Amino acid sequence: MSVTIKELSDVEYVVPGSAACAGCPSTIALRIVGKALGENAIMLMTPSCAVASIGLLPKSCYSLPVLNICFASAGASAGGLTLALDALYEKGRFKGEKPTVFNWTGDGGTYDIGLQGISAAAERNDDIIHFCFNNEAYSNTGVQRSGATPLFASTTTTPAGKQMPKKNVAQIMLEHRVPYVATASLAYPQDLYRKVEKAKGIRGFKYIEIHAPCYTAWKFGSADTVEVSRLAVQSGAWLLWEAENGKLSFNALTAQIASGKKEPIPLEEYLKTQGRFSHLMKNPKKEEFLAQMQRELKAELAALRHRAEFKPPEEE
Ligand SMILES: Cc1ncc(C[n+]2csc(CCOP(=O)(O)OP(=O)(O)O)c2C)c(N)n1
Ligand SMILES: [Mg+2]
Repeated sequence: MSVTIKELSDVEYVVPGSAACAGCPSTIALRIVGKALGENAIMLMTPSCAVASIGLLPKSCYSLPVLNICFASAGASAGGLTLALDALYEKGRFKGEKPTVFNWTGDGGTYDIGLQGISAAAERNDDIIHFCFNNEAYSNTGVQRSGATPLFASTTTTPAGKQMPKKNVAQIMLEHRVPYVATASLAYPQDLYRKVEKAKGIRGFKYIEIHAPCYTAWKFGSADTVEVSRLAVQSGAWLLWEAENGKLSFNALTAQIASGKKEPIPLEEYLKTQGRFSHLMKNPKKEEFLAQMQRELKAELAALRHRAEFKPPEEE
């Protein structure tokens, strides 16, 4: 049974003093993640909005132990920390429940600069949760494009729109044969909470990617973060799924879209909320571009549907 919003813990792990923009999706997501993980957790952060907004020393807006690490080392640092804790337990120098070791990393840190180390940690099956808050750009350094920036989105390094489609790191993680991979959305907080709680109870490498519409980078109103997140799922631009030991299933509204029970809303309804796509809306070839984007999304859903039919051998 899923937890209701009313039942969520009152304890906050993002506390006053944050310098994040009002309506920052990373901060909203981290509040929910903190409630699901509880206080027995250690957070590692690579350079990102979450680090830039941490506050001035000696204060911190996060009431968890935090390690600021360099970009490329998310996999190695979290992997080393969790192994060090295991060694302390083995020697009897640590008692009680092992803290959850987790990375809180942007798409730049996950898709691009940190991918090699994260892939290595996944392959070693290090006992960590890697969270990617995916705002589809390098937001805190001035909105440069990342590997997660979708086709045709305008950024400061792709002012006329990115010409390549995004890669899909959640699917790449799935093929590392790790025990748990999931995607999540701010508009579905109970689904996110459930996934984090589940990951906490699994030993080994867990990957959770949270769609994080950033109003400064994507150019929409600061009050609309959750609404834009919802439109992404409703239009099929963001898919909610999870895979436990390789077995993939769709979640929440995406389950209905994937099974054909519900039609996604037109992609344009989602795109037109964001200034980063305004050049498309004015373009005489708009319909052609929209069709190309739609094909990309259909291909992603088709690949995942196909993957959902795969049954790990022991279940045959
Ligand atoms: C090795 C290295 N290269 C570049 C930088 C500069 N830098 C700091 S944060 C950042 C972008 C991070 O993007 P992302 O991980 O998506 O986080 P966001 O800013 O979107 O929250 C960059 C390029 C750095 N700190 N270290
Ligand atoms: Mg980013």
